[in-house]
Amino acid sequence: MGFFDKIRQGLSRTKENMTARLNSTIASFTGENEDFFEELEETLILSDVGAEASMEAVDRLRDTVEERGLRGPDEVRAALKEILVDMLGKNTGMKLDSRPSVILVVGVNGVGKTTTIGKLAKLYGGQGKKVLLAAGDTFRAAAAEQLGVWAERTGAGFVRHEEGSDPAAVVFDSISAAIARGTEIIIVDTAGRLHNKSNLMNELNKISRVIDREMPWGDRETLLVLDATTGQNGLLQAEEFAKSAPLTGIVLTKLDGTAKGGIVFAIASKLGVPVKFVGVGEQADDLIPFDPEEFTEALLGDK
Ligand SMILES: Nc1nc2c(ncn2[C@@H]2O[C@H](COP(=O)(O)OP(=O)(O)O)[C@@H](O)[C@H]2O)c(=O)[nH]1
Ligand SMILES: [Mg+2]
Repeated sequence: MGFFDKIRQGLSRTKENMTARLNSTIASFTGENEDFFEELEETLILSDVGAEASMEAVDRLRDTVEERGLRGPDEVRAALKEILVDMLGKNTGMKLDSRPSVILVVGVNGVGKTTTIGKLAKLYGGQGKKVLLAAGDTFRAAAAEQLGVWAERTGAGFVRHEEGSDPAAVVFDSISAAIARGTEIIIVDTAGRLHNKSNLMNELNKISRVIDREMPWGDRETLLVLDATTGQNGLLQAEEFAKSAPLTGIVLTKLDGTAKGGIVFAIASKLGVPVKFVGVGEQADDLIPFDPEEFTEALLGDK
């Protein structure tokens, strides 16, 4: 299945709701009419685009309709698509050129960090890269075991310590092992919950400092994983996690499980951090590099 079909399938619940509503609103467009813009804004808000981003999109559309003298639904759909793509910003991609380089994966419990790491291991392993998974979630033994299964499945290297040990030490050992073995990409799993929030942030900050200290020359991506089904909550999580280490990208998981794919627009326009991947299922192949244009096309494509 191509990426485009895959994202369409992953978005099927969103399409049944958000797309269906958007298209019926758009079909009612007959020229400048305040009711139309109000209905559109409501539809966007209902789809989790968020109040602020929805208002921004509709204000811009109102201006465009006026400036260009747009008339029919097709013209207005094309204009809306352009605005939405622009709001998503650019996906700058992953910069992982040093050997090794590091992907640090953070986020609250249950959002899909470990699964995403398995998918990334498959992706980069499939490109012929040597990958090592670092079990930085030492809070529960089961977390390291789950990561170990992914390492086995994808042929990645694996470094773990015992339950309750210092995750920064796991990362230190992973870096040494990667350098010794000529590994290209280290992917670090982390805990999403400790006894309290400031412990967690201190722990992530310590991991971050170890990477900086041991590999000052290295490329590093810090990805925040957010669960699309939890809606606007993700925005608050992002603010918290950004305090522990500068974020370079967002992975939005479980898009297949929500009828409100509009959350992507809220995240991209509010956080100023690019969405780099989206998760559309539990299998190793269910991770898609995010393409703003393709995503919006999949969302608005069918009338
Ligand atoms: N439907 C769906 N489920 C997902 C996706 N990503 C992760 N999951 C599931 O979410 C649950 C929690 O994932 P896990 O990786 O353990 O989360 P973690 O606590 O952040 O490491 C698991 O049951 C995963 O299979 C996704 O993109 N779609
Ligand atoms: Mg986990």
